[in-house]
Amino acid sequence: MASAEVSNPYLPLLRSSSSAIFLLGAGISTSIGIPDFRSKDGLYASLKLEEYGLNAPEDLFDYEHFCASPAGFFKWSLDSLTLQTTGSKFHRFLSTLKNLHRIYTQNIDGLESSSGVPDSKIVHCHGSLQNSTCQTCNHKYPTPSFTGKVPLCPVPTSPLVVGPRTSSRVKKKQKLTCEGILKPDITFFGEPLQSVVSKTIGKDRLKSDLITVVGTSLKVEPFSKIVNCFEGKKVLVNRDYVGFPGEGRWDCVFLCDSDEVVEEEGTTWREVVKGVFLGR
Ligand code: CNA
Repeated sequence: MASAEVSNPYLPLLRSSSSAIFLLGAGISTSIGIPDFRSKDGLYASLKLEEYGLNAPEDLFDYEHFCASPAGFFKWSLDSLTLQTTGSKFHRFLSTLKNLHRIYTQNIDGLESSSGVPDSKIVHCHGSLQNSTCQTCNHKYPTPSFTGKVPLCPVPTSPLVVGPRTSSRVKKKQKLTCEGILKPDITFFGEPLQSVVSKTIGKDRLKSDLITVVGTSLKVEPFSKIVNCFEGKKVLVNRDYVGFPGEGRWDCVFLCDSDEVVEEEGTTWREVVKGVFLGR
């Protein structure tokens, strides 16, 4: 089918929404140097397995692997997650939207929040790095800065009585700390989605009139199934086409970088087939 030149049709579509919902993936952070998983230059292709003590890239976020061998995750976190505190152009755009109803993000980089989106509008479907939980005693803490070392729980255990009873009548008490591994509260493979996700979807599902899915391969379940939960028009913004989960179809598709779709009106796009737009 013949393609036509059109000015950026995404912004008027978004502005016509009274209650916009975004479902986000790692693609919205690649332009500021945080690799996604599945792109050809993504983590799965580039991760140096031996450097992080992994057998396969998926081990990095595998819960069983983490419990058995957490050092690799914390080394990677130091190398990769502490570099950026300023979001992409797309993150900044989100923070300016008056009609933003909610963001459901798979990302753990926290850049929606640090770019100025109010926390009440963000659902961290795969958790966030803000807090950590001791895997032994379940105590919660703000996540300590990544130093490359495995952070251990400092909670004192019940004082133990040590030393032979007979040596003296004075019992020596030694304070021990729990020393369980402090795991950041992000969802690893093998863990369920955060419970807040289904609760918030319940509140949002009928309110939304536009759902924009951005920078995700929609390969991770159950997140990919969330798309179907909402009423309203469904729009995909992604470098590659990804299929709509289930029986539905996209109302509009933008095959481009996420930063590109938020450029001001006047930007020229090619409409390839009705409803599918190609960036420059
Ligand atoms: P993915 O499976 O790697 O897919 C990313 C998708 O984004 C691909 O389809 C790419 O074509 C597309 N893409 C890449 N760059 C851009 C761009 N600039 N503009 C538009 N599209 C782009 O990643 P998913 O998010 O689908 O997978 C979910 C995992 C990835 C979650 O569990 C995350 O926690 C995890 N993850 C998060 C981060 C982060 O927080 N920044 C980084 C890496 C992985």
